[in-house]
Amino acid sequence: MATELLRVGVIGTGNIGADHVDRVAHQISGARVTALFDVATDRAKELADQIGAVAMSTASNVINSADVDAIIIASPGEYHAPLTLECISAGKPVLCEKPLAPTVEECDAVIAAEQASGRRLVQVGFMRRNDAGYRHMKDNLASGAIGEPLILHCEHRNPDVPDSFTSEMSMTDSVIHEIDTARWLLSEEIVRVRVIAGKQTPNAASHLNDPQLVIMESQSGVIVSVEVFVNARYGYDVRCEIVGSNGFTSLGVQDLGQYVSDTRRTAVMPANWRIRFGDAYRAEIQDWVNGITMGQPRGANSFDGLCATHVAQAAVRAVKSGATVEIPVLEQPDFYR
Ligand code: NAD
Ligand code: ISE
Repeated sequence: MATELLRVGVIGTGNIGADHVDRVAHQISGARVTALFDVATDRAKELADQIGAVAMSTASNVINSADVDAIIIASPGEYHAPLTLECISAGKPVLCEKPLAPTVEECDAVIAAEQASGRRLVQVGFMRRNDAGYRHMKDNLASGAIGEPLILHCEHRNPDVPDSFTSEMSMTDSVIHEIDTARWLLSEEIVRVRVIAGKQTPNAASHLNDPQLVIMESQSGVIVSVEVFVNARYGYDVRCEIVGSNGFTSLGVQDLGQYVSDTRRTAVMPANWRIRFGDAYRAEIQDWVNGITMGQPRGANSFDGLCATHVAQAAVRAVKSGATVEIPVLEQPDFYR
């Protein structure tokens, strides 16, 4: 007997939403896309026609459709919390792209609603947890081979950003990934953050500090440094290294192979996050589907989403003040243990 496929609705079909539609429709098993919504209705309709789904006239219609079992939210961040709350009210699992919400208050509201529902329904799109390189680092640390973690170095370079991108968005849009990764790798919270803007690239808009160096500290005193450089031009480059008391574990420039021409050999690296983390996004969506099928989602949860926003907002204050900002540790509800 054929197994029932999980019927997925997708809200927001821009860059990553359209990619997630393609992943569910063509790249993973156990699910299919049945409904889409985007305020850009033509785009949603075109995508829906390509995969045999229905383009609906509101997000609520997708969430409450009898043909939708689970929802992916890939609209801009400001809509994440209201849409996630609606999914919880409908009792349906939801994969919400990062951030869970731009404010701590909205994240708190999601956590309260999810706990009241009595079921874990929310997963947040921190896909680096599904990246093979980061998983190796976590395994290497857990094995004890490198000893006690002392320093976590991170680099996050984007080729470019739109003019509307601000110094604060480097924290809430980009560094939020390192915040989650650091919490996940180290299994402890970030308690302090400072942001330094030194010599600036001539390639950034005049209102944007770029690059910036974010220096955080974990509960046990591990220093977490993040260079965020969103106009690096040459490609998309995310690297990470944990320096331990007996060694290090790292992930370097992603190697996409090489080409040889005219006596020169050229190594190829990713042009953007879509290429760099393609496998991780696929693994994330597959794991989300598998988790739901087996009972509940098991990736980054609402509490992880809250903690990431909590630290990112502290980093925003650090950008504005230039001072070190202390970050109170939030108590993890038993529901998320
Ligand atoms: P985008 O602008 O390309 O797409 C957003 C889409 O949402 C657009 O098609 C827009 O028309 C639609 N939209 C706007 N308001 C809406 C609403 N109220 N309801 C439904 N749809 C609406 O943006 P993007 O780059 O795809 O980013 C979307 C989200 O995904 C953001 O939260 C972003 O942070 C996140 N993101 C995550 C990653 C990652 O690595 N996990 C990468 C890129 C983007
Ligand atoms: C983008 O929104 C993402 O989430 C990417 O993963 C990140 O690398 C990039 O800096 C963000 O702008």
